[in-house]
Amino acid sequence: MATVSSYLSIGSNIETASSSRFNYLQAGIRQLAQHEAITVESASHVYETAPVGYENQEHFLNAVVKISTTLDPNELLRVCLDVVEKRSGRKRNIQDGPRTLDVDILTYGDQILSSDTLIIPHPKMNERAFVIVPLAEIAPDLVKDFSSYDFVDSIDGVKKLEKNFYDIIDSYKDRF
Ligand code: PH2
Ligand code: MG
Ligand code: MG
Repeated sequence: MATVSSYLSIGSNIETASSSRFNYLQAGIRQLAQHEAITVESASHVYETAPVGYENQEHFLNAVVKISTTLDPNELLRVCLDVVEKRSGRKRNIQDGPRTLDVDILTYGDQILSSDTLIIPHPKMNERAFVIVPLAEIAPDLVKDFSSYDFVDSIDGVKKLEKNFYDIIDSYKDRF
């Protein structure tokens, strides 16, 4: 089966007694890396970002992850939802509201597709600095000059932190 590169956006803005936002992102990446049909190729640094959409909530930590996978887009969506909803115990109530972990598919190869459950490329990615700024770090070829985007959030509200996932990615890279 063909192997396809895909970029995912991950985010968290809830701390719980048992886990920080960063721990939720790490756990999400680890679960992706453990999947037999997914290799995590790289990830951006972690960015602290102002909330978009529903604004009465805590700041997010966001990052972008590059994977390669033999899953088709709908299978990949299923895995992203499973990672999010089963393992992080997330409950959905407010649209765009607080979440312990969110994993969204940005791109899947260069495919364009649209169904009731999945639209690729992600329809809002180009209006979100919290997606485009970390994406630019690991996929500069995919991103235009920041000034050519019409972001709903401010690019100044997207702050790069000295936190990354390199140790997790490296530990899964040579497992075969
Ligand atoms: N996710 C949303 C809505 N708003 N804002 C930021 N900064 N980061 C997110 O990941 C985010 C958001 C819906 O999933
Ligand atoms: Mg989302
Ligand atoms: Mg989502």
